[in-house]
Amino acid sequence: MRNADVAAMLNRVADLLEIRGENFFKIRAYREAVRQLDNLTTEVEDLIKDGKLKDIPGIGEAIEKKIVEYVTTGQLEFLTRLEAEVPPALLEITRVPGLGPRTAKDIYDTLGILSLDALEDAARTHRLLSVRGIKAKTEENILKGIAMLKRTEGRIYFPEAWILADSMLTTLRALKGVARAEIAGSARRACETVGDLDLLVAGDDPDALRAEFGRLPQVNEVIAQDGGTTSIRVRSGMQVDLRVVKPDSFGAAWVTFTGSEAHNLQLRARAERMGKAIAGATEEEVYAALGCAWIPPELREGRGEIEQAARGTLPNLVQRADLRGDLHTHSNWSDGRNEIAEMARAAKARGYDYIVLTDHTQSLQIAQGLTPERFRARAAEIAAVNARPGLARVLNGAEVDILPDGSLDLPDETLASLDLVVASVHVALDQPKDVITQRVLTALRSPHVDVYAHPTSRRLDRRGETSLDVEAVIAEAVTTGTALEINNSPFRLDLNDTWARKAREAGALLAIDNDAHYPAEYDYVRYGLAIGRRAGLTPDRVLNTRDPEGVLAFCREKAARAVGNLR
Ligand code: DGT
Ligand code: CA
Ligand code: CA
Ligand code: ZN
Repeated sequence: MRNADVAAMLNRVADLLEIRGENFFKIRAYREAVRQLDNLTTEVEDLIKDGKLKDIPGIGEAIEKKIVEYVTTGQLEFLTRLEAEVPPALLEITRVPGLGPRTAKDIYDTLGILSLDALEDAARTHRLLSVRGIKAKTEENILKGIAMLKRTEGRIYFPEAWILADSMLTTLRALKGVARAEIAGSARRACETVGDLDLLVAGDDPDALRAEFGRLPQVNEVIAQDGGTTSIRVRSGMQVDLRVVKPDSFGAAWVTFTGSEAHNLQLRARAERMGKAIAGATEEEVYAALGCAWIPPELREGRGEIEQAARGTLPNLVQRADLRGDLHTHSNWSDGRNEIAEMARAAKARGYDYIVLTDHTQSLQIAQGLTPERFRARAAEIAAVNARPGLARVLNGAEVDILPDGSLDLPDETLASLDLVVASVHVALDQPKDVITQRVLTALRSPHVDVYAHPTSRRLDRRGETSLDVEAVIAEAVTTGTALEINNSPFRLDLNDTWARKAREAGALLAIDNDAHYPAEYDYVRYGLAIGRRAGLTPDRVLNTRDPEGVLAFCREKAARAVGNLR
């Protein structure tokens, strides 16, 4: 047992005594013992063996006895009794950062408040001010603490989990004795949101590695050490579960720890029917032993993927290498940061053959937008860039605004001069459902609109989806031959995996676009790609897997069909 665990136990005893209004000196004695433990350079367990624990200043006989009981039995009867006596709900409000047990007790005594919701309500209506010692500033801090608690205890969108995983896996892989470290759980499956991050490590000496986890630079606190899993909390509040196994069972552990639970249950049932075990050093071996092809993690949701893997009919999901271009990019002709040539060079460096330059149009109020004249000037620069060797080819496009009445903010003549047009809603986002839906349907019927971008207009950090009837839009996209965009930006991800799957099932074509405003934003591609894979998209269902000629042919076909539909 670590000193920190003993300190946590003593702190909890002190908290509970405080809530009960026990003697001040008694409580202070526990707090003082915690301080002494924090400064200790030796292990408490060793001190107990040598009979030297009571030599430590601040640790009297009563506390010494409790420490010995806790270290030797893993439990403390006194603590168990205290916990049974204190209203457990009171402990709930002490979870608010900055709200100590003494204040919690005062709040309870004055207002009878036990729950976080009641506490928040009392703070908002300033009833907390009637509690002894609580001032306006305290009330403000309590509200902030509640907001933080809600944020850190909620789920996060998978890109944030991936960024944390990148950092932790880099640290883990650099540790001595780590043969392998990989992402698992819902984050590996690219679920839209992630409850906690799961990481799996392989090494010959799991115990030695476990001891290292608490010292990783990302760790704020170790929450639990339970069998093979160490749960830690990082500074952002996210929980990370770390599991270590020996290399020869890595494959089986990776399958199990990746989930989903439904997938695991079905896989186990299959193994039992076949009289086999879920075992293997690699995932491929695990699945092969059960007569299955390896299943991409994005499909492991227990939706029939195991039967498909057994029959050999899993979809051939779109991969990064299939994406040949980006259909939605910006330059410093509108609100992008870089010159066209820089965007084209960076695209080439990332393996794209082409980009469609889709600078904004004039009516966009948040950015410098192009007039028809400036589109003509930009076309000359595009031609010059395309004459240079070694760059991705630049197609001449625009991101047009769908105005509140469904019309587009460029004249037909300019629209007709462009290779590809993406259209999106940027203003009047709060229109009623039928109005905004008709507005978008009208735009999709235009012969010039090739890709409907930002389909739900959501901003993950700011606002939810508009009231748009997405299913009606999907149906119209199929009828008119318009592509729908999965926006790869981790702040947007307009179509989640559920919408993208509905679009695929309806027969729509999708675009996996970065909406890059500077080169580093091309790297957002992994997020949109993961959504597309979860939706079951194969390369033929993604417009930007085509070469430039294929994309231009798609645009011509769209125009011809729209004109036909109008007739
Ligand atoms: P989350 O964290 O809520 O976003 O979702 P997951 O899927 O990451 O769930 P988590 O972190 O509780 O566990 C990671 C994986 O471990 C999970 O996908 C499957 C496996 N697992 C955990 N608990 C159980 C269980 O009780 N039964 C089975 N069959 N598998 C489990
Ligand atoms: Ca998890
Ligand atoms: Ca977990
Ligand atoms: Zn854009």
